[in-house]
Amino acid sequence: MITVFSDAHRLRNARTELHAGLLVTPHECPERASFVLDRVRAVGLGEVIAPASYGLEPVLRVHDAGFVDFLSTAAEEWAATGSRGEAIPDCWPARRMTQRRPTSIAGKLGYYAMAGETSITPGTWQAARAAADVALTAADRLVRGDRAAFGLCRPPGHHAARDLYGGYCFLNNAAIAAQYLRDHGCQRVAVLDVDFHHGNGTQDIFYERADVLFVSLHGDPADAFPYFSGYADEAGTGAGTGFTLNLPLPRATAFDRWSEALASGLTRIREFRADAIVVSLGVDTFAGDPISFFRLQSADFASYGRMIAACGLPTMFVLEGGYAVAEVGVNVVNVLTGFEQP
Ligand code: 7XA
Ligand code: ZN
Repeated sequence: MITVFSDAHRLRNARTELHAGLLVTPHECPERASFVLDRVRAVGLGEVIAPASYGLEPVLRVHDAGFVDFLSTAAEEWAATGSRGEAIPDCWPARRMTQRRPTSIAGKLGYYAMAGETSITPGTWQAARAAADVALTAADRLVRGDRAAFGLCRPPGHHAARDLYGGYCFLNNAAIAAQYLRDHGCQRVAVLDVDFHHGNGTQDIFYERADVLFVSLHGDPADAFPYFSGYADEAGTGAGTGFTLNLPLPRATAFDRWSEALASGLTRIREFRADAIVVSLGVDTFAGDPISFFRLQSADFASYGRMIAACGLPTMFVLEGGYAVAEVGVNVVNVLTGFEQP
């Protein structure tokens, strides 16, 4: 399987994340991608290629134009205010408040943020655009007939909704890829989200649609970020009713229970008769992950790679979360090698 990778991910190198009441060094750091790339090379997974440039058109197929414009200028606008720290929101359009978009950058941060931990920094926009190009290049490999491809995306994307960023995400790489597959010959695309956290952004983007099935296994939102999305009774709306499947799981879930949930998600994908699968591949389900509460072991990642391969569908993977930094490479690549050797 080829890996698509861009060094431009390094431009996303924030100094601060709001975590546990402190501004800490971000969990979502450049070293994550280095560990994954090193492991891809160490096991000889396949060729590593640079992404092509797709411009903003495929991004604007799933994201709001005002939001994209905001992301592209936010760091610059923030710097112009003379603020000393990185750009983080501190005021939101909460219940019963107006939903009008403010003109000041501090107001716009709150308007477009779904959470407050993620700072916007110089270079963030360039890195997010490169990550979208990585996902699009991987999608193009499927369009051209490859059975599988890996988009080593950073920053991740699955919390980014049509017009919201947060949870370390800016552009939704998986959704951009899924839409690209729809626009290039696939009638039905399934997004399988195996990250520990619910992919609220991907759900939001496809919630009213029957042509993109969204299946997610994640920490119960009553107890886990993003808290306000991912309950089992969120199943789609309008034409999309029945085309979102949420499988929330409790604290200390280990592979026996997790893999049963995956099996039911894969059954739904088979019933849907998907032409291709986009896997939002987060490995923060690992027992040693510092911000999550599942109990998967490294060998389990290879096991579930085999389960996904058994669907027999063209499949692309995009990197999402996973913060036990040294193990992230092993766990991600275990999924990919498991997929390659069913
Ligand atoms: O999949 N999403 C992530 O891994 C990011 C989760 C961010 C959690 C921040 C909680 N304060
Ligand atoms: Zn996650």
